[in-house]
Amino acid sequence: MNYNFKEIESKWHAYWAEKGTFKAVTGSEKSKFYVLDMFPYPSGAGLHVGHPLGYIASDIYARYKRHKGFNVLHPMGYDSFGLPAEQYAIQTGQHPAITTETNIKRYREQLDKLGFSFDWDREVRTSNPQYYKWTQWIFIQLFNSWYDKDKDSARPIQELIDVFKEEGNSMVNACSDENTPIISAKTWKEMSSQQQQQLLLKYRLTYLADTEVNWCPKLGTVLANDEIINGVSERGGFPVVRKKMTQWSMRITAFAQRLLDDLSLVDWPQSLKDAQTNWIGRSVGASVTFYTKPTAKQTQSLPINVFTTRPDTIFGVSFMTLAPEHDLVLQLTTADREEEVREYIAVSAKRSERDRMSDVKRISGVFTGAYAIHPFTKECIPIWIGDYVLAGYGTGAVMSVPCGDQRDFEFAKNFDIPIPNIFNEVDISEEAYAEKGKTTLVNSSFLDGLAFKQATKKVIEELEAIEQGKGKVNYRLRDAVFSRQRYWGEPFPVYYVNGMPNMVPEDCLPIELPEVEKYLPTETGEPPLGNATVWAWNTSTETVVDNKLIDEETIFPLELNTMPGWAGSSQYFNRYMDPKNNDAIFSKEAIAYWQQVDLYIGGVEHATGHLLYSRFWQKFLFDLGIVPHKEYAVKLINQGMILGTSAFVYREVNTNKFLSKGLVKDKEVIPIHVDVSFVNSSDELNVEAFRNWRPEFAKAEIELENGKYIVGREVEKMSKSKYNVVNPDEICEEYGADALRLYEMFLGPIEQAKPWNTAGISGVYSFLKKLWRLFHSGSDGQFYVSDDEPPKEALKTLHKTIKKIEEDIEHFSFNTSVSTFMICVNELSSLKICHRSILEPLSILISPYAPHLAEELWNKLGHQESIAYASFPEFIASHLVEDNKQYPVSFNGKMRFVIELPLSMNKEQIEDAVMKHQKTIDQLQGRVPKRVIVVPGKIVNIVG
Ligand code: ANZ
Repeated sequence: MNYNFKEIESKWHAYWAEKGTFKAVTGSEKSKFYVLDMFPYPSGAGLHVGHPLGYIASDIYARYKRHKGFNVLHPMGYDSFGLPAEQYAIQTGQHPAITTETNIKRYREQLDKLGFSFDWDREVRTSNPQYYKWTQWIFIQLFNSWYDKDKDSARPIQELIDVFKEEGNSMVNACSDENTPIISAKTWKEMSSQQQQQLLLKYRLTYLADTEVNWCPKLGTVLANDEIINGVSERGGFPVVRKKMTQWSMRITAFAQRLLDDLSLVDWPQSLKDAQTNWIGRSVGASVTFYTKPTAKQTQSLPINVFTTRPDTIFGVSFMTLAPEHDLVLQLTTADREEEVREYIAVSAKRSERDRMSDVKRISGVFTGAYAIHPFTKECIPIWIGDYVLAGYGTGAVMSVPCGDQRDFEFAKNFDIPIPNIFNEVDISEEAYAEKGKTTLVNSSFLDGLAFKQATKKVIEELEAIEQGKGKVNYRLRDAVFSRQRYWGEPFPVYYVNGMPNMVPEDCLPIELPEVEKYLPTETGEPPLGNATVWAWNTSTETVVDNKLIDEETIFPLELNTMPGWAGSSQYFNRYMDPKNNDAIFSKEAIAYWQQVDLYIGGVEHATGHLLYSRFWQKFLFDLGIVPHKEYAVKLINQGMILGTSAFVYREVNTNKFLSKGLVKDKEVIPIHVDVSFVNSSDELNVEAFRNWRPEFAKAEIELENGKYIVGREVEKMSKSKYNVVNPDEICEEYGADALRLYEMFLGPIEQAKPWNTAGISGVYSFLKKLWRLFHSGSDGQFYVSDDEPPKEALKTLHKTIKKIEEDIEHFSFNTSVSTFMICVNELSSLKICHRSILEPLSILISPYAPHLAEELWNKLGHQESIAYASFPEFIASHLVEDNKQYPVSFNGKMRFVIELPLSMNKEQIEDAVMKHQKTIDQLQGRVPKRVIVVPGKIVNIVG
């Protein structure tokens, strides 16, 4: 009987689906284990072989844990809101819901083929109203919360309102906007409700504020920092400009320190922890207030706050620099400077932050005409603007110390600003600066002779004494902009009364995405939801009604922005625990049982996006007492990328002539990607397929070498745009899903990037056939097992394998498992093993890797139930103990051969056996040795 993987695989897919084999039971008596994959965005292109890599690894682990007796939760779903479906909708008018549905269907078919043990009953889709109801619900909870720094926890906003009524806000230690005014209880009571709401927005964990955002005109939306790569949008590569807009923001900065500290609670790759640590970017220093010198235009002195990591250098300040976007710039600028300043602001708005930061040598700026007064020397220092100062970091203003900071130094040099030296060294190069910790200060008044640490402390004390500064910890992390000007995202449960946001009552959720005629922004520049005609909130009927009914009394406009891509993915891992619950985000029982994710597998590209935002939401839910853990994923593994082997043809410049690789030599050619499906494993191009591919190639002149066109090869990221994708469906068709699963693991360590080479799959395929034959040793290849006692060697092979496979899976070393299986099957084949007591455990061992084949063999072995819950074979060490020893036999110290003898023999018996051995007789050629040295269990040496 042949290994008919097609029949076997489809048979078991149907069985698993029908029996609900992988259903996870909440509250089961067994211990739980939660294995999670990062859920995919269902794109139109479908899966390529790189996508399932992580899913195969997590599936192996999930299946292994079931064999180990755990109740495993292994869910899957779709991150189904997003840009591509919307862009397709803009082009074709097709509703994104329809495109999304089609794509999901295709994904599901592809995933099903691979035999994953997902509990599909728990599927979530972020674009499903029953799901985003809870995304909206969390948003409302954030709106109704503030951050208490004393308790280091999010708290209900009502508490804050109560405090304001009693004593105003001066004693409140909260994370709030920089510009929050101090008010008394009396003022609070005198404020209109709108003013009160305005003040509360400065404390809420999600708030509406005018923020400097990354605006991508081509995409018509705001982007988060992690959605911008090298100054252009990650999707589409379009330019991004800085712009001020009223946007929802998430006060993630309130959680910055906990996001750093709690990294110690999780077993995540160090590189990923480092990426988050750098992204959060903690800096310790001081905030210092400088006051401006009144001018004819600005008769009042204005406070300018700066953040500095080097308060010790305050006597080296010779100018100040504000970000061009800084709020005070136009107020300060003197009339004669205004034109130049405005021009500079306009130019720098077009530059990306990255450009501004990296351009150290070409630092630019303009003088505002205004001066600030040094807090200690009372000297006047010129105030400049320069775009090396970023508006969103610190306070958007710096005290410039040209002898300390490289950029300040370049700036001063550029504009002939004095460079006073305050260090007791003349050298103010960057290297010397790095050494400054050791340097003492001079020309620095009360700091003279002090080194870095004492000086820092002293300056902060002195600043506090004159109320012009204090110690401060600053984070590079910014509050996260949460509004997107898109259609295909979660609508906000928000309506506006006199411009102030109000939350829709929780029991009215979900607020469903309205229908629109066009998915583009409106003609007046409003987001796509501005096209909706039924998009107003009736507060008396608590329903969404026609916009025409808006009367600003009971019926109000709804929010037009939608939530960003990361909203839905920040809560899905918890929702899987109880995905159908309509009354709560999840039941108390579900969260009490499942607790948190035990193993999370996904891509490292989410390090500073999803993996940071989701940790933030988890901490927030923890503060509300809804989840029991501060971190949601105990262990995380980043799977490496599978690389594609691209193929190139070479067009000679200015011709339509294509040269085979060997003919290129010194000729000037342009390499062009060709679809890898036109190339065989010998790198030979199917010329006809190439000609038919595109009209411009149909009439191309093609120069062959030895009658063949040989392509060039290069290993690159696997991507549709490089025509190097390999479709898993084709592999499944030709070799089966089990072969694909094994091969993906065999490629190399899970965390590493590795190139795909389809040719290599035949090795694992032959292995599977060999494994199959082990069970089919009957006449005509019939299934046959013997119930006899197996030979000792077979038990040794089996237990060696059990030990290794268990260790490998526990250490996520899946590639080494595959070679272990190969060795095992080779050994068993040469021993002609057909014993049930060997083959039965072997099928369980391989079942996490090749589940279809394992189920089939298990069934043939006479089991009625799925193999999925069979106990993992137990390793028995005694089977590995050797009975024999390979004795090296030496003559006068030179090893000549080895003899295998039982370890139970004593000295005399060994000597006797060795001396009688034909090889010894040959070696001695009649000589009588002087001495025979025998060390039992080690060696034999014959002397003389
Ligand atoms: C005076 C000074 C003297 C500084 C000196 C450095 C060296 P990190 O470590 O990244 O937090 N800075 C502050 N806000 C800025 C902004 N919005 N844009 C650009 N630069 C800004 O860096 C903090 C330091 O970067 C601050 O300390 C400030 O310059 C500058 F010898 O103040 B320093």
